[in-house]
Amino acid sequence: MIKSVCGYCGVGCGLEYDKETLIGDIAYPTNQGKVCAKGVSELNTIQTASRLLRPQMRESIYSDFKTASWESAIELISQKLQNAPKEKIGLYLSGQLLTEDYYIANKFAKGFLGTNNVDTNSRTCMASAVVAYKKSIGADFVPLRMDDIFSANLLILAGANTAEAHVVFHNQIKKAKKEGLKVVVIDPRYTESAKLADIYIPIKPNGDIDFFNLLSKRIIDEELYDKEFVTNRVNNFELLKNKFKRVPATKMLKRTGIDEELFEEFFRLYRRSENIITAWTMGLNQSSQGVDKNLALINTHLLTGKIFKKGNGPLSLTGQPNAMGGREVGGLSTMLAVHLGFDDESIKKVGEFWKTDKIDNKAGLTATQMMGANLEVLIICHTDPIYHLPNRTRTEELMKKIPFVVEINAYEDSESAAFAHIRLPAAPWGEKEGVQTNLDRTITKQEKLTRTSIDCKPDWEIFQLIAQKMGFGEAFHFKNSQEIFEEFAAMTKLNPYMDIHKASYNLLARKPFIWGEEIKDFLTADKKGNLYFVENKLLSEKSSLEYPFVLLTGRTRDQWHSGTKTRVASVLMKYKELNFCEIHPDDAREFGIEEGDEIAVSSKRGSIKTFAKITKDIRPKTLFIPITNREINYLTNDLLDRESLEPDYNHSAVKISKEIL
Ligand SMILES: Nc1nc2c(c(=O)[nH]1)N[C@H]1C(S)=C(S)[C@@H](COP(=O)(O)OP(=O)(O)OC[C@H]3O[C@@H](n4cnc5c(=O)[nH]c(N)nc54)[C@H](O)[C@@H]3O)O[C@H]1N2
Ligand SMILES: Nc1nc2c(c(=O)[nH]1)N[C@H]1C(S)=C(S)[C@@H](COP(=O)(O)OP(=O)(O)OC[C@H]3O[C@@H](n4cnc5c(=O)[nH]c(N)nc54)[C@H](O)[C@@H]3O)O[C@H]1N2
Ligand code: SF4
Ligand SMILES: [Mo]
Repeated sequence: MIKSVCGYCGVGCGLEYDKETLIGDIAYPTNQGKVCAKGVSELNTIQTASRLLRPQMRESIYSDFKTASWESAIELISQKLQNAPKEKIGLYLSGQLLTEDYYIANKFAKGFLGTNNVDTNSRTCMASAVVAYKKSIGADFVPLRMDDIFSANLLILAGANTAEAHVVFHNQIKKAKKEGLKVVVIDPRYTESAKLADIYIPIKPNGDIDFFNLLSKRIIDEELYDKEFVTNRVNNFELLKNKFKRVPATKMLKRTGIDEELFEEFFRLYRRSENIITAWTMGLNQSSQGVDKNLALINTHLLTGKIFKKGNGPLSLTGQPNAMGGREVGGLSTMLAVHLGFDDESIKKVGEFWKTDKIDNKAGLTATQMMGANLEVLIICHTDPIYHLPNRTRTEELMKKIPFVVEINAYEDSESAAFAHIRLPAAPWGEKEGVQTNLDRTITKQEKLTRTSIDCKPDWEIFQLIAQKMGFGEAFHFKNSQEIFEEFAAMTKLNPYMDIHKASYNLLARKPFIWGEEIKDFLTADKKGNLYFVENKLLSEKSSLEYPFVLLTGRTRDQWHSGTKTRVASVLMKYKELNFCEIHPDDAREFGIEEGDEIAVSSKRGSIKTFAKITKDIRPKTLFIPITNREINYLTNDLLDRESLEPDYNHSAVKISKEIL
């Protein structure tokens, strides 16, 4: 029996493999034997007809790919990197990479190429939460665990659809509900998760800052805040209190789009709940005010002292299996390594550790900036930016202009493949081993379950081959992922609050390691939490007479993003269609649309075809299209949050029509 871990979502369920079947690991703390359809069918994704099995090259993106040898591909890539100015090189990584992959790519680019242009699809996902955690509690640190829900009285899910996106955690929520947990869901859609809620708040898209501000204002006005905590452990209380005096509650309430009675019902539940957890995901992060939304939410925990206490806290639900591990390594352009930044002292420490003097002291380009930066070389690994970046028409135009694009993928049917000059075949989940950190700091090892396909390599090995070819062999002579993990773990000693160095690679195969369990205090310089006064500035694209709908986008339970893996695991197709558009019956009537009709949804930027699904589960003048429609981002706008540079995927102005062009 081999123990491993699921490679899909941030819950990170433990698995057991007996040479034939894959089942949930009963002894694993996170899932206790439970798995969802994606996890249980991951075996079916290893040997598929759509695997990329050989390196491929072509002169231009308008000619056909030809099979190439690894030697010639690596030679060409290293030449191109050698000849490009370092600021014209970009590495576009993924929260689905293993920690070892991240470590090698980050060390190679930041330490030896001398560019900090290393960013990841986590920019489109968790960047707002990262910035907000740093501002409010002092570090990108999740201060509680999923199983805290069993000690909580109230769980608020804001812009998070756990029933489809964190399925096994949702199962645990159901279990905790039986033991008395109350659940509130805040979402413009009556989602699968909302069906389980004691109170459902059908918030107007973008109403969250007002909702949480209103809650904070009431907490202050009714003196429900924790006076001792606020006095001794929190900054900016008076400022916040004074600012709130000037904003009328009625204005906030109006912007939430909910009626007073519902808010009062919620508030009664809130005030009688001793232990409270607020969890959130893309409904808050993906926004032109994503950081502010996070801060407004975290404020409520700082005011009430409901943080660093069992059963309490702001719980960011990371989406990808190792987005956390990537952040721990430092795989964002806005950090250097092991949560350290670009200050002189950090550069000195990291430089000494890596034995290099090439580290640049400026933050690099984010994933959302790379396309527009006239790069000369772009290396994309384990992600599909053409599919996932907003305003696809623009992304395509910009990527076409990059003279040399390398795509490292395990499957051949990505949307970005059409823009690549070289494609390198990676070994996917099941054919490789390595470490990942789930959403609540649990570090576990993925095991190799079957032999690696002949011409495929683990992602870290591909980056190492390039580094060696470029003459950095001394710093890149790792024989296996264990050696890499051990170097990374040792490096975490450079950061006083990171205790990953206590984890042992060999033990991880049997027992997960949870880092940061001793941290019970804010990680800011003065050890105090920071309150921030934030206001809803209504920065999203506004709907208009021409584009009267707000488009929401998101997940369905059994599919994973672009679906290179889940579309082939055919057992998964039955749950929900890949391409539908939820529309309210009143709107359908107004536009003469009937159930199942083929419709066009258009924004200023593009148009896509989809099929009407008429439902009262969505607010009027709001549409929902799942991201399993691979063309979704022809519609979305490319507004970014000013601090996190995360896109505002969820709030684009669109129109619908029955006429298909
Ligand atoms: N099955 C499956 N699971 C996945 C993934 C997958 O592809 N498939 N992907 C993983 C990844 S990478 C991620 S990031 C997570 C995402 O996890 P979630 O964020 O839980 O998933 P989404 O479906 O994007 O849900 C976002 C919710 O926010 C709501 N929303 C939109 N606008 C607003 C708003 O203004 N306010 C509020 N309060 N809510 C709003 C939407 O209606 C939607 O229900 O899922 C992870 N899990
Ligand atoms: N409109 C809209 N757009 C969104 C979102 C949204 O909610 N709405 N969500 C955003 C978010 S949160 C995210 S996380 C992104 C996700 O967007 P992507 O990361 O682009 O989506 P995936 O389909 O998960 O892409 C993973 C790629 O890695 C490949 N792959 C699989 N295994 C391996 C491997 O072992 N090695 C290598 N090298 N490659 C492998 C897969 O074939 C696939 O092409 O989308 C973002 N875009
Ligand atoms: S809940 Fe997430 S980690 Fe668990 S089996 Fe499903 S996809 Fe995998
Ligand atoms: Mo994500």
